[in-house]
Amino acid sequence: MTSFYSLQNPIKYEGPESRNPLAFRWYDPKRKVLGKTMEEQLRFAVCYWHTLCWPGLDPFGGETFLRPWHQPGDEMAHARMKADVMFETLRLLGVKFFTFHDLDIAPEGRSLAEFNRNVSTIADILEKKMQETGVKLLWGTANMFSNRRFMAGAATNPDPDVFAYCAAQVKHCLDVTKRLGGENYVMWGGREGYETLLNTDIGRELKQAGRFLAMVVDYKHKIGFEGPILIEPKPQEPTKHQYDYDVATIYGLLKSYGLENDVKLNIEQNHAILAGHTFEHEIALAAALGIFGSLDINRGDYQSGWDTDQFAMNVPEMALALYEVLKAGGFTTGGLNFDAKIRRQSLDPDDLLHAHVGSMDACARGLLIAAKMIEDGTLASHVKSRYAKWDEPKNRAMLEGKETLDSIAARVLKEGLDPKPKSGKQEYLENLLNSYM
Ligand code: XLS
Ligand code: NI
Ligand code: NI
Repeated sequence: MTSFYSLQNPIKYEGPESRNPLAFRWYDPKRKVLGKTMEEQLRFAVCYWHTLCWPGLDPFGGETFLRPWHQPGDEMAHARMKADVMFETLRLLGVKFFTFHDLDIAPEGRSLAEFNRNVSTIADILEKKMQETGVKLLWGTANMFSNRRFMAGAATNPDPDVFAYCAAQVKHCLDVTKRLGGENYVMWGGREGYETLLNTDIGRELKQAGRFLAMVVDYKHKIGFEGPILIEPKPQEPTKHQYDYDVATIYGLLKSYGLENDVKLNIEQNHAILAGHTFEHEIALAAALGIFGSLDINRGDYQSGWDTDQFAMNVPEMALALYEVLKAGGFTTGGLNFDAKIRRQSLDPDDLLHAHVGSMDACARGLLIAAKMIEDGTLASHVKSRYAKWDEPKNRAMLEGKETLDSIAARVLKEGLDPKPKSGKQEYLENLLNSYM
């Protein structure tokens, strides 16, 4: 136990009528939803970086939170303090997973060798805490975007020494993630993109990205890391253009490198809307392409066009996202990672608890609504009947390669085919959707 928060005892489920601001109204971990408990369906994770590492900076001002571990002092002692507070946060919230970048858990030191040692030392501490509490690691990742050496990218850097440095950093981070039983390993492109085409050879950089990813996949197999490698799409910010723009773009890259069976996606709400998509679109597309992995749950600002990473509180949006997750069969190695930060005026440690509790409740409520949508089945049966004619043998034949353009043309003319439009019933379906909310 630490004295960081005002609470001593874990936050409990008290039901929708509770007026206690630090209680769950909807998230009831042991409640069964579609055959699994809420806890098993949602697989929440607390992230290190926004929760413990971000000090409240914005482009116009410095830190506002003044956490004890951001004050001058022994950096390894600070790293241990952060680990204590992470496990205290997990205990109070009853969350069973966490996520980190290597740089979140341990100080950089003066060389990669020293950084690796620091990461390993803190990993020992995390490992012990995980054994004591049963907490698991949803995923680990390497921070290859903060240090100035990465200013022109990591694997897509014009300098091969940076590419090599990144290989060394990812190797160690993947080793540590494996040791901690991580269920996935994530690669977010960070600065894998460009600021201006005037200084960029885009074809070359894409080849570098593909080669790097292939080496990560090879190494994962070599060490027997069982979880998937996940790429996290993002269209821009910090760079003007990121190569891992969105689900469709990554699918194209994976296909061209033959990695579509080894790599899946970690989809983030804020990144989806920055790319001009809805969250549910990105999930549905990844599922349709067989590359759905996990979710970074947060909320972008629809006006500002930045990755504001607010806590997801919008219940209908969660319902639509989780409906796609449930349709895809639910999470396997993935989960809901709170890649979300409190606003910089939310100074009190307890604000972190309010944020997580509220967002866990929004997700739980979204899950209940999504489960109703599945159980009722009207939406699915509407979609099914919309495509039902494709089940007729002559129509199946067109997709199965048994017909050609000219054989189809001949049939159309012979039968005098004259397709009759049918209503898409959008408003009827939208009304139906609201009836589940
Ligand atoms: C940043 C990303 C980052 C990843 C992990 O926009 O969302 O937080 O999730 O590197
Ligand atoms: Ni993210
Ligand atoms: Ni993000």
